Amino acid sequence: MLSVTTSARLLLRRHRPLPLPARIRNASRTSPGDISILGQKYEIDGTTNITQSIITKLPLRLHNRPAHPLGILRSKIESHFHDFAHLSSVHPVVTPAQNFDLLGFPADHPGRSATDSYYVNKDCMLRTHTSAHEVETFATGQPKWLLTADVYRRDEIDSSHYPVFHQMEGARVFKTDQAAIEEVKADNERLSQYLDQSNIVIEDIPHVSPTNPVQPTHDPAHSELVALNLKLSINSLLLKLFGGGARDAPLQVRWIEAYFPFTSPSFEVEILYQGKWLEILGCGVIQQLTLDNAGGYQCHLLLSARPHDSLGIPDNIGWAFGLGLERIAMILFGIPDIRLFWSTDPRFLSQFSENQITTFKPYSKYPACFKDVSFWIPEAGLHENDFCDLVRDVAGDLAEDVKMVGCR
Ligand code: FA5
Ligand code: MG
Repeated sequence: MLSVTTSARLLLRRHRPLPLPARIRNASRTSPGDISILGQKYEIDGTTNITQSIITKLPLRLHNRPAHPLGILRSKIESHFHDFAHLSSVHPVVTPAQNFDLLGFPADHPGRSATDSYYVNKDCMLRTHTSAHEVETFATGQPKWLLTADVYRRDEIDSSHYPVFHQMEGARVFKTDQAAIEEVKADNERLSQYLDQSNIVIEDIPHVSPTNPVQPTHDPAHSELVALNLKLSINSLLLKLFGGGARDAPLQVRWIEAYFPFTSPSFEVEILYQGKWLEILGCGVIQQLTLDNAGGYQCHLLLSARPHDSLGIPDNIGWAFGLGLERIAMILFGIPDIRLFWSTDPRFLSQFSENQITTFKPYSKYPACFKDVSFWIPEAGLHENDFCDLVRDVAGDLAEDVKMVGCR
């Protein structure tokens, strides 16, 4: 018997969009005015623009699967920052206050618009970045933490954009007394020595500048030390993830000035990959407003969470970063298309194992479709290649694999 794997093509037709609430199919509607998200009911209103295909992604939590590239990468970064608190099961529905206001986003910021974000209703939305959890996490009093989660943005469709992707937020805050500042200096010294011995080329920029300023409430010397600690911590992570590269092809990292409403100074980090600079994270010195809000939040809401021995959040200074897990995993595992992360195809999933970085082996992007063909063989015999020519004549390049699976 010969088995022929052919390719199937799905044609997508453009049609007019449905009225907004009608897009949410019955599966998620508990009553005409409600939707259910992760087992919780939410009222819908004129703001609702979350779609059924997004709702089906919410329970998947790819970053929590130990043998999925995103889970493997999460563990690897967590093991680098081993003495940080590791959080990865935070609910994706947040308030616009958490996602924007508490972080100092201006009222007219484009990220707030319904064309850019998914709203459950006027009071709730899907987080568009892991920074949405900064205030509540600082409010628990943790001085060093990593938080990994799925984030949602209405975006274009191509091989490097998907409306759901994963970010890891990392943050560290320091007290500002002399002893604590000496500790930052010692940490900077240790990390600098480690990086000096490694094969990594870093294009740096000043820690602060007139266009990337120190915050008015910060001592400029402290801000510089914290920005340096951020840069050294990130550069060490990148070295751990990508290695130093060969002597003649070192890892190349570039720091550039950026703007985020919730950090100043702010930076983006790019790495050179296949001849192009690829942005992998945003970061900076945390705006004092965030820490002040965490102080308020602590008093207001989280008394039961027992803050660490009075971190005194408003008097601290710290850094935060938010990195895109898919962007890094695409490089590390050689995964060419962001959509592959969502594949349930065993040809994708079986390629990865816990704690191991392996290079992705491409396979047909079409699902396998088996055709078993049985026929009588002529007395003189039939060479497999004769049959292959026959298949080629009929199916052309759509037939990707022809195998003899039995002969009687
Ligand atoms: C942010 O989301 C900020 N919250 C990052 C931050 C955190 C800044 C803490 C300062 C302090 P940005 O939108 O640039 O920033 O996204 C951060 C990273 O997420 C990007 O560098 C990129 O790696 C990844 N990313 C952004 N958009 C996409 C997308 N559509 N698909 C895949 N990855 C993306
Ligand atoms: Mg960016």
